Amino acid sequence: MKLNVPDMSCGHCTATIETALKALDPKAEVETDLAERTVNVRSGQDIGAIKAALEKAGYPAQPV
Ligand SMILES: [Cu+2]
Repeated sequence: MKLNVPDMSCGHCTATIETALKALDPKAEVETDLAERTVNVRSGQDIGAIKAALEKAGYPAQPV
């Protein structure tokens, strides 16, 4: 699933986001695109759990 993360603005943000998603699901595959400000996630977790984890990390996200 692909999410738009408007507050993702640098490498520190992408690292925080990847860490938060891996904490939720260690097997998640996470690709961040800083230019587009999107995160592509392959995970067994549902969208609600992923959005909650990102919000908790300080990065509200919306599905694209
Ligand atoms: Cu940043």
